Amino acid sequence: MIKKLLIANRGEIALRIHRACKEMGIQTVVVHSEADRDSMAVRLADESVCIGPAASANSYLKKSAILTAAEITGADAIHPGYGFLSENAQFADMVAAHDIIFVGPTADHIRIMGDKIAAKKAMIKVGVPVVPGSEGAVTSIAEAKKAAKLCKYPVLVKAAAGGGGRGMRVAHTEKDLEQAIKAAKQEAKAAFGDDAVYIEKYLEKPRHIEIQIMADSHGNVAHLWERDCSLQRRHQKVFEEAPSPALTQVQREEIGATVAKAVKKLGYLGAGTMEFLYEKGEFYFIEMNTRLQVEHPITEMITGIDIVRQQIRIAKGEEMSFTQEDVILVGHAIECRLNAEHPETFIPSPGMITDFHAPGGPGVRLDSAAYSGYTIPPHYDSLIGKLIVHGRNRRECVMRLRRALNEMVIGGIETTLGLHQRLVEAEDVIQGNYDIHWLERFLQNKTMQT
Ligand code: MV4
Repeated sequence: MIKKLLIANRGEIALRIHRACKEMGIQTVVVHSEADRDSMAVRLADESVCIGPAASANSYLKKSAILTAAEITGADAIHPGYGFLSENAQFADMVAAHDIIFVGPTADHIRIMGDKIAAKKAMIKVGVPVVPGSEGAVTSIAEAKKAAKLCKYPVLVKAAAGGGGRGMRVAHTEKDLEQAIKAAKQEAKAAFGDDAVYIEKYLEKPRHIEIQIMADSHGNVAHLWERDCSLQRRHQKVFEEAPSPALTQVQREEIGATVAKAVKKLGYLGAGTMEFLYEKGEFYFIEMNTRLQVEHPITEMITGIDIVRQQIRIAKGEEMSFTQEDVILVGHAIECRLNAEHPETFIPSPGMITDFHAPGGPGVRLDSAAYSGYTIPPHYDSLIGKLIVHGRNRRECVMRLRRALNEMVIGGIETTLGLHQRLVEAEDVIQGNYDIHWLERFLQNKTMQT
């Protein structure tokens, strides 16, 4: 039973989790920093507990403070949202040790997927296609050269503890390899305290396509189709859509079935995302995320499934309320991330939102905790909210997105709204014709694409 759930997060996702709880008759407790006293989640939650000063390290990342807040409020579950402690295996262990339900997979699954080499080995074992490369970490230059020769240059040296693109180096020829390994190891050591690296064939123009899955403790597993998240800047997703304009229905059924079967073999529990690079008709696993993702709403829009609600059902030990057969792909959805950043320089622009008007009408959803008069604190990431639009098909979705972007008003600060307005006029975006490098090229040479 979950009577009261503690939300260990902030911003729009804290509000998203609160909304699911209220619709399920669950009481909410939100923890917050001193900088978030005026947040919408604090205002709406049944209870709130201040757990520390603005800096994340002293609040949203403070495991003991969050557990104490759960104890004193009598919360029987904790939802970590995304970021912060959502993929921290030690925290998941601590929550369980306090007899509190962690809304997420087991600590062991989090741990495996946090180690990119272990994750890749696990995927090979359960029949998921991976990028050709070294068998695990490379421990000598000779071994690295052998692996690189086998998968052919160019190759990518990647950190085992990596993520967000840190600790990655391309080697175009054997001459570059030693230097690439040295640089990747150095960066990985500094960023993660772990300098283990492995080698993969470098895919030059892939798309980033990820599959949403859900699994319960009764042996039910389902995939919820894919999202195409290729439009990124510096490893930050900007614009996501579901389904991917690059796949046929047969292709998506095939990769979905492969992923669902693999997830069942892994004994995974809850919501998860398998990330792939997709190039020339082939899928290559790169990472698995063991959390709710920022872009989960586009999957909700095309399937009609409330992913957060299902996460909570699964955490309670109940069955998911649907089976694979019920996951019917309807129409098309796009999400635009609205950030408090300059639309061209991407310099953060915290401060007071003086005017705020949400678009509405058919097929429009705005997931945001902002309001007119709200001040965006400078201490956290700059996401103001997400505009999500659904249409019966991709063309309707794009047209609807244009009109929704034109209705939206966010005044007083710089935002990326203008970038999205330019994106939906770009011919390649209209056609769905892009790869993971498209957005950075577009930003360097704006006039070319419109
Ligand atoms: C790659 C790749 C090309 N080939 N692996 C970047 C972050 C990390 N999660 C995986 N990343 C990549 N791995 C091989 N073998 C290109 C990238 C990559 C990327 C991937 C997804 C979305 C945007 C990207 C931007 C640059 C590089």
